[in-house]
Amino acid sequence: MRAKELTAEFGIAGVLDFIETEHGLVKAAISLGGIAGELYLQGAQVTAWRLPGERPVLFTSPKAVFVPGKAIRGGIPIVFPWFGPHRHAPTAPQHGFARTAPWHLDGVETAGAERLTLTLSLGNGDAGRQFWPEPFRAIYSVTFARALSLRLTVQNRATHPITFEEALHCYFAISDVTSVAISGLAGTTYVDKIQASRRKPQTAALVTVGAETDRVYLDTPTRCVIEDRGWRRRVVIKKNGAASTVVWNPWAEKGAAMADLGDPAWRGMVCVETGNIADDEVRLAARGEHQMSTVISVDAGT
Ligand code: TA6
Repeated sequence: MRAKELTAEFGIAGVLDFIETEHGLVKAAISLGGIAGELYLQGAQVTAWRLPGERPVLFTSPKAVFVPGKAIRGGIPIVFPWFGPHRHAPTAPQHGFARTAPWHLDGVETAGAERLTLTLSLGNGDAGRQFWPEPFRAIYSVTFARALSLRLTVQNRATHPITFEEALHCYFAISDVTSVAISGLAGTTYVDKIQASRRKPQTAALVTVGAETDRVYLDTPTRCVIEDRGWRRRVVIKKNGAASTVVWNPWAEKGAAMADLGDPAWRGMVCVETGNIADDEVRLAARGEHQMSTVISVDAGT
């Protein structure tokens, strides 16, 4: 559906509008009593969520590219049905096909002046059959409010079990990557992607970033916090139905070399992702359904 048709069907004057970008992507622009949001139908990708009087919570790269079929650098890409490179198909796109596929907008709900939910879906008829021929349906609901709530439901439409990985690959805006610390991961084990995927214990109470960091934490608690000393705020991430947490920053060399990121933009982001990855991948029974959700909120730091 084009932006005009979506606005006619789902638009709410002054609250929800659909805009077509110069390259033909369609985005939803949300304005709720000072809360601002943005979501692209390609990948059902949230690219902005902002509270009144607050700095942006999500990071979208100043060099992000917004063209059909290309992943958008920032916001919350949906990783599905595999994380990272495909294990058996080297030509398959990194992080699966969901983030570059056109999702359908199925519904819009409002509750009061400060809450709006978009529900979108993707099916095996839409994308990915080449690398993952499973009959599935994914339903994604995004609630923009004083907290940002995300819920990904995957339905197995097959008469056999399926296995998949998934992640909500959240890019958080921060004062500086050297000024943040992440709590809530102590005592877990992580796969260190920088060191040949060696498994290591997270012994320190806080995770800090002082070099390229790319870690998949396994079997993590339901709550973690990004403490930003520079902006004196805490971003709280709660999750359900998701056992893994990924922490990523490319650091200077890789960050500068990324055409859609660059220097110094890499300093202003950290990814803290909610998902089911590696050992935590989902095995879903025939005709079964799996749900993963996360709620992001902001509170004043110390
Ligand atoms: O989530 C961390 C990670 O898997 C890193 O390895 C890095 O590649 C990042 O994702 C970004 O991936 P992308 O395909 O968006 O460039």
